[in-house]
Amino acid sequence: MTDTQIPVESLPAESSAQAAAVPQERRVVTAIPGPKSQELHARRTAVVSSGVSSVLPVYIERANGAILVDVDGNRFLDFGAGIGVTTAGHTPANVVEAITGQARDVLHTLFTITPYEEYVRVAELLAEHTPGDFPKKTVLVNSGAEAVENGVKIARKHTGRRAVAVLDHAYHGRTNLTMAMNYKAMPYATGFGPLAGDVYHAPSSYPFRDGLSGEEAAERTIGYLEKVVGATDLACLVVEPIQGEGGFMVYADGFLPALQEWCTANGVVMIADEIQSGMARTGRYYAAEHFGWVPDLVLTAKGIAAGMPLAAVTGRAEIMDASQPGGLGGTFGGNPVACAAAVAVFEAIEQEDLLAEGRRIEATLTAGLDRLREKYDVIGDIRGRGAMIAIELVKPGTAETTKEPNPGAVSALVAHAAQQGVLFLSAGTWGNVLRFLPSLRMTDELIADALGVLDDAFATLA
Ligand code: PLZ
Repeated sequence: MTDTQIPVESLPAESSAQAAAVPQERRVVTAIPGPKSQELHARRTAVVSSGVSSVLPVYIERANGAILVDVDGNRFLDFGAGIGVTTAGHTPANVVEAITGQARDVLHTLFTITPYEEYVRVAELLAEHTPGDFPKKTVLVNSGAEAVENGVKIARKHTGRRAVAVLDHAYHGRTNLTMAMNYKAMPYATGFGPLAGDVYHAPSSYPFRDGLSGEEAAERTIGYLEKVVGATDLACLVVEPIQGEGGFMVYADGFLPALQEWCTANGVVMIADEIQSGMARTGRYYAAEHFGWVPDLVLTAKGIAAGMPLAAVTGRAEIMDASQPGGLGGTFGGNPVACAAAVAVFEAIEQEDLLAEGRRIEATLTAGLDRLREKYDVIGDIRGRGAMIAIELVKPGTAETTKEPNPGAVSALVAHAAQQGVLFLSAGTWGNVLRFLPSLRMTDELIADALGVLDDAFATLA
């Protein structure tokens, strides 16, 4: 225990890790949503913008480990983890302690006025754990989209070039620049223009649908970049090592290293958007490691601080130092409490071997999903790594032929599971992907329980 942490016994009961513990099991005691959630939803509808939607309007009162507890006392198996944020579990005891202790010491100074150690420590940890063995530097910001924005700014300043390239099916955020970088206009960009210019959407690799090898897909992507953008105008290529919102796309083997090689040869900064796939999500610290990819810059957010808002751009020191002093920053970026939480998340990953938990979840989930695929021919593809696994659903009888997307089946499965106390999320360009994005605290027993619910849901579809 460091001197910034307070012993659990001295905390009020409500904030002690002990009191926060929640039985790790599913329990449905009301209709979903229950009466209290419905009441809250009516209040929300009156005052919260309808531009902010919710997948499942059950209002959460408590969360711990792999479980969400709503205001009506229902307990959900959480296969969304706040879209990959609570990777180290909901309210992990050591993180809650670090947050509480830091809150008592100092809440805010603004690092660009008077700095503090926690920010520096997070930068050291990121330098150590991001891919690549070279000097690295970091800037901390508040959100994933802000990390993308800063990665692009830094790449432009470093290269003196203007253009930004992304891949088809990508998702990068909701700010002005990032909404231009997303593949889907609806709901992210429609009506919100004018969009930022100089953003190019290059063809990607989608093994289930395009059948291309990594080499062929990379050749197609590079061909597009050379013809449509021109290498000498291209500042950066921003790529998710496993696409998140796009449907947990795992590119064909060799695709990512081939793109990095081309970028390096042409002075283009290649940026890994690891916002969803990073921080122990896939059984490695960063998903790029699975594919032999060493990016120039790496973007981290979501899982880094167990729910506290924190994001980072980390990468080659000579690129990260391109900005003039004062060019990077922001009022809340690298807030001390968020940084203390991040340090504790790194500790939890190391001390509790959470990377191994990711590999365990992959093995259990994919084995169970393979069994379901034998029963249900709408499961066209199973893909992903670690605790980032998805199934792509197609219309019955089309898995070997047209692979016609089946978004209706995904919505029906998600709705059925929610009624049974299992929270699943959809994804994919056509909304036809069901994704499993649990915390690393999701046990094999709970996975088996959820797959049983999913099996019943598939049976009701048929
Ligand atoms: N890059 C790869 O996954 C956020 C978005 C959920 P922010 N993904 C979840 C939603 O509907 O808002 C994300 C991502 C990748 C960037 C982002 C953006 O991160 O922290 O939401 O800004």
